[in-house]
Amino acid sequence: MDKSILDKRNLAKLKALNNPKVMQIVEKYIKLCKPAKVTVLTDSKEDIAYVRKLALDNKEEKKLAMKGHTIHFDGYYDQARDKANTKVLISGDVCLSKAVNCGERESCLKEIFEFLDGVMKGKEMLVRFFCLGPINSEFSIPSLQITDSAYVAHSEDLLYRQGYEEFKRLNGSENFFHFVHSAGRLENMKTADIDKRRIYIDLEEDRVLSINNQYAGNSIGLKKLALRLAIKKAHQEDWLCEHMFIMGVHPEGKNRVTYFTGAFPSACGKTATAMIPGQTIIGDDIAYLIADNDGRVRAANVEKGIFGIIQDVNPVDDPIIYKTLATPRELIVSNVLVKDGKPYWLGMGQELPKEGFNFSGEWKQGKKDNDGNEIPPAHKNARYTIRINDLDNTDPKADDPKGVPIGGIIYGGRDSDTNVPLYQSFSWHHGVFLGACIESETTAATLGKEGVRVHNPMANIDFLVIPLGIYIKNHIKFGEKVDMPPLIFSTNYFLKGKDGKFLNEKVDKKVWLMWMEGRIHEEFHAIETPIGFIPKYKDLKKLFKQIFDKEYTKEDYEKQFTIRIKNLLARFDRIKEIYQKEPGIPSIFVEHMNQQVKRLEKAKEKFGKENISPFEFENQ
Ligand code: OXD
Ligand code: MN
Repeated sequence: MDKSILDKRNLAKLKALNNPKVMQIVEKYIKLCKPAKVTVLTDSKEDIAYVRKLALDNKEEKKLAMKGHTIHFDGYYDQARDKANTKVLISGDVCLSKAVNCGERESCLKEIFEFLDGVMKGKEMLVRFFCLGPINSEFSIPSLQITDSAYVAHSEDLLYRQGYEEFKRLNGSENFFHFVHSAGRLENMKTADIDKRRIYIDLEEDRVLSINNQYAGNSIGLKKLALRLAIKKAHQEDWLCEHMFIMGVHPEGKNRVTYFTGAFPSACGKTATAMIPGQTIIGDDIAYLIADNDGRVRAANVEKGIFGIIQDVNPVDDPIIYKTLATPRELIVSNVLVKDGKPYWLGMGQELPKEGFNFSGEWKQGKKDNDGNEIPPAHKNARYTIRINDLDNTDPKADDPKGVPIGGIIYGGRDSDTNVPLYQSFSWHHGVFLGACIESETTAATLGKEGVRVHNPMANIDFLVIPLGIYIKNHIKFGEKVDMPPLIFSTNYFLKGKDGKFLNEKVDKKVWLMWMEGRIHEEFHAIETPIGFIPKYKDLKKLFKQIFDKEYTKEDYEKQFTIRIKNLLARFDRIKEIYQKEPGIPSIFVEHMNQQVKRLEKAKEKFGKENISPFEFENQ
């Protein structure tokens, strides 16, 4: 190895790990990417500070006026996850599943290795070590990140636990993930060759190769790229890897905490749920779930930070996050508007300047892009990157190596006209069925058109690397092997009335949460409907009064909790069609689908109408 590229000091840091596979990987990508210099980083304060400074020195980040805050911009066409160019590499012609975007391994590797050849010429390669899950725990997955982006490496400092020591604990084992990333050729510090953006998931080598991108959902190995590798590992080892938050729920006046996880498609209220006032947060995005020896489900946060959507974070709707973003600390904001060193974003509760600097460069109100579209002041998918323990509501068990016991699982979606705001499944199996039927309208978190209804089982479809049928089967089996499976609930915060207005206030989710928590402790009865158990009016009325001192009317309840048979049947028709084309769907799932449709048809016949009031079910 050329000593002017990898000097003695950096080589010594690698050698100290005593891990031949780490050595091999680093050597391989030095040879291929041809960086001018390689810097190996440990968990030391100096090394972490080095990365932070490098991101400023090389202009991937810029200081904002507030101490510790920096701004990063991704390219204009690199503002969200690129699903089309993210592929799972498969040898031969085995089609995993309709749900998984696959690429033929050999040709994809050939292509990406060509792109990677010499891509770091003149640049610095950073070699970093992190740990997915709490350190030194049964959840830990050591992960190696190689990147030429100091922004990526800096973001990972805020988002993941340090892992250099974890790699030493590996004792030379090959059991770790690795990620190679290059932002590619840069123009004004932005990826120039967007048409060559590729993210290839190579399950055979537990690695992901990602090139020509900067947006964190595409570039940061430990986030959505590791989620894919971990889904395969979970499948092989009988645990679950989910696109879920973890939170502690603290009902007032009761001396207890009940932990929940929740899966929601991107930008559908997942972080907002985990941040409900008065509760505690463990994680907002990715969770590992295991069945423990006491017959319970335990979950741990894979991350230790939040890469959150900044739009609509304001002192009223998100006071805790807002406070964190408005006070001095180390954090990164991306793709917002900057004027005089101050960041501005949509929905921040303040008027935005009419000019400044944003993801399109110098910006003035009315500026149009090459397609003639008016450029908003800040991108809808603009983000903030913070440490979770910089929030006032961090749960004391956030880093517990044992994780936390889970009492409830919530599946959410964005649905304007079908699902009631809240219901509980009849059983674990029925709950898995509900999760597998999530349908949601697309948002700005992925490239492409917004507002299109798509099927998104367990909100994890974008990240599946195993056939959908097997993924569902794993969920079914997982609940069967624990004595106390969590109760499963479904929520929809986005139901609209005939006038097109939302039927619920944003804050109402706190009431739903307290009802779910109470159900786990058998404090509320519920009404049986064809789709599951829904809350009784009297219980919600009491909760609305207690929590918000608000009179919850029968009319509001009835509008929100009416069972819309026609829309539900249409929805299950759509989903059934998708599953009919999927190989290997477990028969128990098919049975649930058939029973679900039958229950809806029976109710339609019995009540002789398509929209049935919750009171009619209560009085039957
Ligand atoms: C995210 C996403 O950023 O799901 O969490 O897109
Ligand atoms: Mn996510």
